[in-house]
Amino acid sequence: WLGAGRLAAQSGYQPAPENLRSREAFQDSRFGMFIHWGIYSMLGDGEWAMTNKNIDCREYAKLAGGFYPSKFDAKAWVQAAKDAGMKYICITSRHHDGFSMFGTRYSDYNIVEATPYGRDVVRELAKECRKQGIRLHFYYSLLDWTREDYYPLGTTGQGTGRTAHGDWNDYLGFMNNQLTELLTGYGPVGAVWFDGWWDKADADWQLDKIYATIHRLQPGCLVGNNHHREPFPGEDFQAFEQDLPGQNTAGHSAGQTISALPLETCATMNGTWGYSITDRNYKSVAALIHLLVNAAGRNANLLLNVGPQPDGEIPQASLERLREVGRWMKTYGETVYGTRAGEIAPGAWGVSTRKGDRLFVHVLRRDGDTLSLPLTGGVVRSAVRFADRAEVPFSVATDSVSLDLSGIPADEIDSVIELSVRR
Ligand code: FHN
Repeated sequence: WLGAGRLAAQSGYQPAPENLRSREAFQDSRFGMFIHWGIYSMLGDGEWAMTNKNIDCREYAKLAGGFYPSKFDAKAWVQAAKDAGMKYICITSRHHDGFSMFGTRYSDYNIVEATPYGRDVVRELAKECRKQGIRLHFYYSLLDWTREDYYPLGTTGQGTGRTAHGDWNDYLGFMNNQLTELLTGYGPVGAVWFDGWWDKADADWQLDKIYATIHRLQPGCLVGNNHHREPFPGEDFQAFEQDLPGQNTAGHSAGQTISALPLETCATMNGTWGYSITDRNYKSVAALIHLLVNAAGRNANLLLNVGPQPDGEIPQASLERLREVGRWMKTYGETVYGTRAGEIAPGAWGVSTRKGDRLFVHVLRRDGDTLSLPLTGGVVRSAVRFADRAEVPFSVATDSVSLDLSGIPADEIDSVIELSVRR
């Protein structure tokens, strides 16, 4: 199968040197904050509420008239990300509902013009990110449940009462214009994170033009597309949703192969992206740390989501977890940031990450006091517990290393053993 959108993606694309540098920096950073926030947050039922409840898009639009996030504070958001040890933020500049969270000239259905709040929150966030040294990425939906030029309709949003006619080329032009605004008016953009392609997998998306516009305006800006397929030409990283690379459990990414591009897994903290007033199903701090470490051990970043409330605050339950993960990262960040997947393949026991001749064994599940791991092509010179440099007894065979974990408490979230390996 080859969809038109895929065939038309930026053929012959050669990433610019700045782009290659951004890719490295992106991989080095390993941990980012995903933010799903829009007028849907007022309904407290996730970002799909319009479609899930068959709300007429004209009725839905009235939410904007009451949107006044009195506690929105870009500084507090960026601080929360930093406290967690995150290095970048990816915000929904426009989600599938079609509402722009930034001041755009190309539609009045935007936060500046359609809400009493009247502030460009994306601009405020961009400014604060620059100030606090955090990179900013823009989530941008290809799918739109409101615009009539998103026509013919896709597989979702059938009950939103969109007018069933329109010119697809107008829609493409609109997206191109909005992306130009985002890439020229908000400072350096770390990445554009597309979503919704899957709604019309065989439409003529002209991704080649869209991607070329981004790379022309900011050659260092990375392009990713959560299309749940292997990367199309012109993309700079590969996205995995609610799934570690190679895990293929989440359904929509079934069979997705792993490319040579930088990888990023995105995940919810509870079960919902946009704010949910009922979803208390939060992952534990240990589970979140395991997710981050499991991603790093598979060479992937973790983009961990928060869904701010209608008042603009990040839910308390999320903030608490972010702080705890951050505390852990203060000690163990060195075994995550700037690393690549280690040569010991992930297993039920955990994963490995590496940096130069340092190989970090992350023991996430203990099964007895001896851990035997396959290791070829290197000589282990020493093994120490990362946190206190205490020696860990070990023995080597031709193609394995055995660690004696008896001196290490079995209930640690992640027992990190640092091996010095001459390769
Ligand atoms: O439909 C969206 C969903 O609302 C959310 O934005 C996630 C984030 O990865 N992506 C889509 C589903 O694939």
